[in-house]
Amino acid sequence: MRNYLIFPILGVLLSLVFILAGCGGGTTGSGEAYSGSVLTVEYISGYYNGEYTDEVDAWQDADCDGDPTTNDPEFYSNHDAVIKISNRPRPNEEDKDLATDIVIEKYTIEYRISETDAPGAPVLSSRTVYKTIYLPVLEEGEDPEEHYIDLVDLDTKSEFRTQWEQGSYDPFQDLPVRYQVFYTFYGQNVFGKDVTITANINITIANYDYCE
Ligand SMILES: [Ca+2]
Ligand SMILES: [Ca+2]
Repeated sequence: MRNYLIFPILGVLLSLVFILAGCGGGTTGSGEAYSGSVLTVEYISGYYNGEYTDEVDAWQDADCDGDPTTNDPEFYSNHDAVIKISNRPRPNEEDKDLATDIVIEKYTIEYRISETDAPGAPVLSSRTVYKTIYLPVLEEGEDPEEHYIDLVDLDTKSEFRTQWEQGSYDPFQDLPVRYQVFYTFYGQNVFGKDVTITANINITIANYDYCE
């Protein structure tokens, strides 16, 4: 008898919670899940060569000290981003128990040329990255973990450089080029309900000096 009562009530509660929230977004990068959770992008920054930076180097100097007898190429690698996404119960007391852990399964990256830049800037391909990111429900006062994600990988740097060098202008004259990078993360909560969250970050791409 008890089972017959519990299941319909649980079903109604879950339906309400899933309908409550839509996926959010915005300039600071926040969003919500279709769940009892509130997902917030609390921090995002570019990360390269041990430093937090949004300046993306797309040209590697093969010989930093100018002496061909010594082998000292400039540091050159994928440019990552560090992101912190919190998963917290909705502030409403009645909903608190319904927040569940969320697993992100993939994210998309889209590069939009800043409107203030001259036309002719390289058009960079959007892509999808498959990566598992666990977002456990946080206790009050608990900080979310840092996760490393792609920002501008080597293929995208190459795409930028190739287009720039094929252009009819001095390769370094109008650098840096500004882009807004838009992320959409796709995952599920423990009930198998799809969730999405968006974030964005402003970057510049140029020939930056990592020779030291
Ligand atoms: Ca050298
Ligand atoms: Ca460089």
